[in-house]
Amino acid sequence: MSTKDNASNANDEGVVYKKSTGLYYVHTPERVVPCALSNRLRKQLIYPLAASSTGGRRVRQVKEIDHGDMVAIGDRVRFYDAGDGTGLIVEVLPRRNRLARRTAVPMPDAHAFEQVIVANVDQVIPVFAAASPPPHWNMLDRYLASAESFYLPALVCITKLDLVGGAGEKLNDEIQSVTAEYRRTGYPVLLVSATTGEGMEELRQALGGRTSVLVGKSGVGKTTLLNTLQPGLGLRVRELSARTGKGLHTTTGLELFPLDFGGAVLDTPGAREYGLWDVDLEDVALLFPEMRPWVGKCRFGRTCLHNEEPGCAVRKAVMTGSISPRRYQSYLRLCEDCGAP
Ligand SMILES: Nc1nc2c(ncn2[C@@H]2O[C@H](COP(=O)(O)OP(=O)(O)O)[C@@H](O)[C@H]2O)c(=O)[nH]1
Ligand SMILES: [Mg+2]
Ligand SMILES: [Zn+2]
Repeated sequence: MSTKDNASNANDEGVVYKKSTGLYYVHTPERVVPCALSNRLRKQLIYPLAASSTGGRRVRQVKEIDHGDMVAIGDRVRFYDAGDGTGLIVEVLPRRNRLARRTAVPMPDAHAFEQVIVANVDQVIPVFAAASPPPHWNMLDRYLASAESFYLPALVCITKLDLVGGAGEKLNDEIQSVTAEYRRTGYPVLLVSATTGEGMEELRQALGGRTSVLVGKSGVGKTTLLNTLQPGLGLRVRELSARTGKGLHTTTGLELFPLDFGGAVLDTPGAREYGLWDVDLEDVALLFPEMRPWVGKCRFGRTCLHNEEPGCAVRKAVMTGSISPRRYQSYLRLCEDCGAP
C-alpha cells in the first residue's frame, strides 16, 4: 500500500494517550500515531463540551485554551494521517466528562484556570495504603468529593493489606470499620495487596474495559499495583526514601496506559492538587452522597451550611447515627477550603 492512501484519509479517529512537547500520541485500534495540532484547530479555540453549557464553564474553557492546553489525555480526536507515521489533529470530539485541577495563578487578581488532567473517564480510584504511609481518611473524603463534583464514579482501593495482617479474618479494626462506612455510603471498596496477591483479581475486573484514573499520594503503591496486574507496563516504582519514609518525587508526564485485558489507566504521580473549586458553599453537602437526602430539609432550607445553624437536618442525622461523624468532619473541613466563615 502506498503512503498516499493513508494521506487521503481524513476520518481517522483515536484517543490521546500521551502528550509530549507539542505531540499528541493518538491510539487507534490498530496503531499509535504521533500527531501535531492543526493551526486551524488551534485558532478555533472553542469546541463543544458535552457536559457543560453554562457561561462560566465556557469562559473557563477559553482560558484553558489560552494556556495552550486544548487537547487533553483521554480526548477522542479526528486526525489526518500524513502517511509517514505522523498525523495532524483536526477536531476534538465532545467530552463525556473530565477530571481537572485548578492551576496556580501567577497574579493575585487573575482567575485560576482549569487544567484538564484527563477526559472521558469511567472511574476515579483513590488508592490508600493500609499502612506505610498511614492513611488519612479525610484525604480520601476529599478525593471522593472531588470525583462527585465532576460527576465521576469512584472506587476506593486500599492496598498493602499485608502490612496489617491481610484482608481475611484478621482484618485490622480500623480498616474494617472504615471499609464498612464507605460501602454503606455506596462506594465500592477493594482490599488488596500486591505482595500477597489478595484482592488483585477483583482489581483486575474493576479495571477491565474501563478508563480509570488512580489518585493518591506518592508511595501508597499505585504503580506497584499496575505492574503486578500487567508486568512490564513500564511504570517506574519509586522506592520509599529510607530516610524520610516518604515516596520520592520524580516528575513524569501523565500518560494513559492501555491494559492487555481491555481498558486503560492513568497513574497520577501524586495528587495533592485535587482541590475543589467553583463549588458553591451551599452545594458542598451534595458531594457527600449520604447527606443528600437531608439537604434542603433544614430550617434555613438550602442556605443552611449544616454547621451551627439551628434546626439543621444534616446535623441531626449525624447525631442520630445516620451520617458518620468522621465524614461530617471532613465535610466541615472542605467547607472551610471553599471559603466558609
Ligand atoms: N508491603 C507492601 N509494599 C508495597 C505494596 N505495594 C507497593 N509497596 C511498596 O511501596 C512503595 C511505593 O510503591 P509505588 O508503587 O512506587 O507507589 P506509588 O508512588 O503510589 O506509585 C514501594 O517500595 C513498593 O515496593 C504492597 O502491596 N505491600
Ligand atoms: Mg507511582
Ligand atoms: Zn443544615
